[in-house]
Amino acid sequence: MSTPVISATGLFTPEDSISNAELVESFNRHVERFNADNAEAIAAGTVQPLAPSSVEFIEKASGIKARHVLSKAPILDPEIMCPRLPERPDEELSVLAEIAVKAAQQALAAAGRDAKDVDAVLCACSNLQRAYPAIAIEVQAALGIEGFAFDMNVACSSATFGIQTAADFIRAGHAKSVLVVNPEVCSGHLNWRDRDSHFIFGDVATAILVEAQEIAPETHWEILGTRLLTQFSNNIRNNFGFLNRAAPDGIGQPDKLFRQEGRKVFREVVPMVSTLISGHMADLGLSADDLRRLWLHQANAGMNRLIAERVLGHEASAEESPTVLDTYANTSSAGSIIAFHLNSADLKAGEIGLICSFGAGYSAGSVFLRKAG
Ligand code: CO8
Repeated sequence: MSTPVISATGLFTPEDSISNAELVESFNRHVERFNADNAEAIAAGTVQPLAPSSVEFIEKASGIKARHVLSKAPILDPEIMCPRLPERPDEELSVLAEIAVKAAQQALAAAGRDAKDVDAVLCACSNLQRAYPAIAIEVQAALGIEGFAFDMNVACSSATFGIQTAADFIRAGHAKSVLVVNPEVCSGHLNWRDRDSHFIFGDVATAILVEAQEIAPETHWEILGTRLLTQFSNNIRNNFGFLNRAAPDGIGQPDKLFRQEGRKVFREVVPMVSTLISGHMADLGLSADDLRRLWLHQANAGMNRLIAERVLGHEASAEESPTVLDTYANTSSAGSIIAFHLNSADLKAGEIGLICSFGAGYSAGSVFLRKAG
């Protein structure tokens, strides 16, 4: 049986970024206009006035300072407040496939892997832009990969679920090289008019090349173990689907966009994830002292602080549990992979770290890695 490893990762970051100050300025213009337009109804008590957002709240509550997006100007335009990505003809690469391909090309180049030697592509992300054909198959075709491809969605945990799926293909002998891509256009399913959540998400794409150890480049990450967990909850939900339709700009049907009970998520997910990690770590015969780094899902700085403290038994330093929330915000499934991609080169051979994701479902996945090479 082959041992699965991560051979390389890739990251595509959109050029444009929105700072909290820019975001709040635009949101508050929307609030002022709404309150002015509805002044009479607000005075009569039939309409609730909107409350302004604040940079201080966002940074304190989440640790987020900015987010990259694919379509900046329309998001900041109080008349629009959502991305405007023109629909493309069927013959053109779709936007989700395009950003996935960019991240994938980086991962393939880093591993020195020719696309024709990849056996499968998994597109593991929160929101797919269409029903079919699978985005993964479009990515496969664009890269010239033979074999098979499919899409999978476990919200923010999609990447770790994708890694386990790829690792299982390798263990079972169905594939030797599997490309997992996580394109996240979160801006398209975020309600930019919702004060409670308008600051949370950003756009990005990551790629992970999972391979059999015998074909991997000399420097790679041995997958020591993977574990997945799900538990149904309505506290993070998006009802958009093929049996219903959002208005063209998503306005008026907020349940067809991302919504959450953030406080409940925080309270319920922290113990679920720390218990998952600690149990998995013990079953692998590892202790907290063996862990050099945690690459946690990037949803909220406070949540990561608590989870890391429960797992390590002490407050984690920025080096032990790096954050990318400040510049990328929450990028759903891609967050822990960005943290890994940007903060793993300094580990020495033999050192151990953990990729862990968690999110809607609820869902959580842990992947323990040991550097080789
Ligand atoms: N500006 C100023 N004040 C605000 C704002 C704002 N923008 N928003 C809320 N407030 C106020 C509230 O009105 C409230 O006031 P009061 O105390 O008077 O009632 C006060 O601030 C506190 O509000 P909250 O209780 O909501 O604030 P929290 O401290 O709980 O922080 C968070 C809110 C940041 C959302 C926090 O609860 C959190 O991060 N929770 C965890 C969230 C999480 O991890 N979610 C997982 C989502 S990822 C996922 O799986 C989804 C995948 C799909 C991707 C979707 C892409 C779009």
